[in-house]
Amino acid sequence: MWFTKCFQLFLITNVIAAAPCFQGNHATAELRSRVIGRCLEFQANMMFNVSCEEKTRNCTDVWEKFSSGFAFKDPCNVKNDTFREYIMATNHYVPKDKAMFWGGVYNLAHRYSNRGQSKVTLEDTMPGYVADGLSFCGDNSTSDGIARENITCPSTFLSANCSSTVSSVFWTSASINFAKSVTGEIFVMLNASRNPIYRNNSYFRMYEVPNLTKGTVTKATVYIVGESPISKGNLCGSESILELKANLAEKDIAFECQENPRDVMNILCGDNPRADVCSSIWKTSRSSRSKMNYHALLYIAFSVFTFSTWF
Ligand code: NFD
Repeated sequence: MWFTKCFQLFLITNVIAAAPCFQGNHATAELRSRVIGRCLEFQANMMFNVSCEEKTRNCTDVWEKFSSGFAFKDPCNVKNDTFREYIMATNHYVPKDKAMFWGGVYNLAHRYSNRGQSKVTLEDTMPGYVADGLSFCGDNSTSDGIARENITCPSTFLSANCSSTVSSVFWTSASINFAKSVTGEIFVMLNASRNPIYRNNSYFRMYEVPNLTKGTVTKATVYIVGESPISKGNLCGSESILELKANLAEKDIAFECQENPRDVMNILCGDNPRADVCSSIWKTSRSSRSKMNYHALLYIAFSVFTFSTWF
């Protein structure tokens, strides 16, 4: 039905310009096996990084709850609570003082979080891990109501004719649930090259910050990271970051901000040594290496001198 509507619209718009109905990606092949596999994988290798005393989830049940959120449903118009059962089935404790949010720095944030060992992102928790990077939606023409890889499923981006996509509802529900679960000190990694850095229509701003719990989340440490040295720019004092500080202050959450912190840069520069920001790191480590050599030489000279005065 929705595909007929979309196809009619496509025919109409195609006469004017070949515009697609929505932005999207081919549905992930073998979705059921992928979801069940990820669920098993998470429980075997990841859960203990994040949470110790969790009951084992039945991964077939997790798949049933996940897929019933969109099977046979219009991919452009799903209800806000369609993944409620899935979130309840996969939800678990998030360790205190380790949760990390991010914006525009997916790869670096996840290299840094190290599968939940260093920090815990939404994608290091079960609700996010199971679906991260998958493309899924409903299709009335298949026996199970789930789109196969020949179908394009709408992405999180919304448009007039696709205003409530399966993906956007999924990530909204998962983001809200994650924000409600975090406690103690939280971390946020944001992309320095975005303007504004704390974007108006980001999931972080729209669904995560408003759902942090006052009195439970005590402090937020924001890392602003980029490939150029940014210390002169004072991005921590930029307008949008001050807005973030004010949004957090409404919930009595203390605020700290660091530009290109050393431990994050070590990871960025390990992967991308030619980035501008890395030259200062190599310089510092070279100068500390030469200081070390100087001390070693001094020690050898002193030992030789002491030794020769004995004899
Ligand atoms: P991002 P963010 N409209 O890097 N999360 O703060 C639509 F429709 O800009 C995780 O938005 O950061 N989509 C995932 C958008 C997805 C828009 C969503 C927009 N205006 C949220 N802006 C995930 N794992 O895939 C961005 N997107 C899409 C949670 C964009 O295409 C994480 O806990 C990209 O796929 C994290 O703290 C994704 O949303 C925060 O929200 C991320 O966009 C990152 O969302």
